[in-house]
Amino acid sequence: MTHLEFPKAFTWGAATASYQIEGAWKEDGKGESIWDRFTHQPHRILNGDTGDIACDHYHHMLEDVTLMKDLGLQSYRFSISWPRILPDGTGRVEPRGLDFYDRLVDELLNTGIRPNATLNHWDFPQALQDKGGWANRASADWFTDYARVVFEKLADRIPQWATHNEPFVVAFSGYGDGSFAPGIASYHQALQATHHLHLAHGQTVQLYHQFGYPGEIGIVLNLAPFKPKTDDPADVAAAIRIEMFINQLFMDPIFKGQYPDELMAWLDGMTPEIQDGDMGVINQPIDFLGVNYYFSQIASFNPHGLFKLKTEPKVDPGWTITDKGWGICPSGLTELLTQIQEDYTLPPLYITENGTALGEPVDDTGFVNDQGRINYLRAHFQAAHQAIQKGVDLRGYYVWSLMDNFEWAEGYDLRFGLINVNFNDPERKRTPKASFEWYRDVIKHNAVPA
Ligand code: IFM
Repeated sequence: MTHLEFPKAFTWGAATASYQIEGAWKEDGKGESIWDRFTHQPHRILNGDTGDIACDHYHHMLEDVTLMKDLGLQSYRFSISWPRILPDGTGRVEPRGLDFYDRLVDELLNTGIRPNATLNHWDFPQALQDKGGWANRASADWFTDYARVVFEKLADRIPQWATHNEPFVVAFSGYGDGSFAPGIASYHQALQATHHLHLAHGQTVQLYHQFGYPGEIGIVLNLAPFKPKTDDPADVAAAIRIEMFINQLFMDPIFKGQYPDELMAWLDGMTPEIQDGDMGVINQPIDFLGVNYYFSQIASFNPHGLFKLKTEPKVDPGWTITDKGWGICPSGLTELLTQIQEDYTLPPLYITENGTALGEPVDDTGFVNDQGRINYLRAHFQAAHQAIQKGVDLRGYYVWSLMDNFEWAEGYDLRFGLINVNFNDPERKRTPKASFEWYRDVIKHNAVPA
């Protein structure tokens, strides 16, 4: 069998996020997060699931790092829970919260796994939500102060940092349609939150660089290619609008120091309040861009809704739609990476998340023979390889996710893990799936079967 080899220094990783795996929601002085509050409200989450225990990673951290070692993982991407560090969001620091991450980082380093930390993967402190959350301009300073506390403790040993994970989702699922915490449905607030997330990012990058910490800092965005359904100008315009909304609303301020004019005109009356100097703060040089890629979409004109369009999944020939409703489209990954490299002056890129949830029967021993996930990952790794061949400066790939976990509004129904977790078992037994073994081989050989 022929293999596609990746560049020598290519990094193979896997990713998780604090609320999705840690559990221990009230332990060791942790404060309440917006997801703690949201999941305890009726009818917010499928089956009434919560992240109270999740994978109980807080108590299984050593076992989980051993599994990572067994997988041969080169880097582990995790996130830090803000209210575990600052229970009230600002002010008083909880040393037991910091110690948890301190132990995790040391354990990873002792095992030869490079830590990659994200400061905001959505579990925002409820105490600050009570003051308006990301819709309040003060959130940019709250976040920078939190980042300072974390950097002081951990920046000497964590070589790669991301400010936010998918700020689009924070703003538009959290404040726009309200399907995610904090459950606010106001596009005006969502756009205000977008601007403050940007500002928080820029200020934190400035701080990190000013202090001369030894590593790199960047941001993780969910990006996707969008194609018009037909060449009717109304469909073409619809595809441009959705692309501006999901991709350019986040890429342009960071890499060009401006919001997309056409989008702002479309959103007239809802646009955020921007103060003098803000765009310069946001347009900081960053050391890498993390791309989370899951799907491509087809857009067409539709007379209803804010953006007057509808989307449908784009599925590559021979592929299907996942349990999440996302079309499997590996070619979209190559297309996206080459497109953004053409449209912007970018730092090195990482795929910071990619993976899938497919219905997977679990046998009596907890084993899952997830050939579907193997096929999915193989095709996406091949697509990434193709992008590198086309000149994209892609430095690494993090599979979502290391283990099955709390999939937000879908609770525990959707399983993205390389490791099966039995959520009915108080011990949360972990069992590596077939894809775990397969990925181990890819990492070992730094190559994927062609
Ligand atoms: O589980 C999420 C993750 O938290 C953010 N990116 C998408 C994943 C799958 O939906």
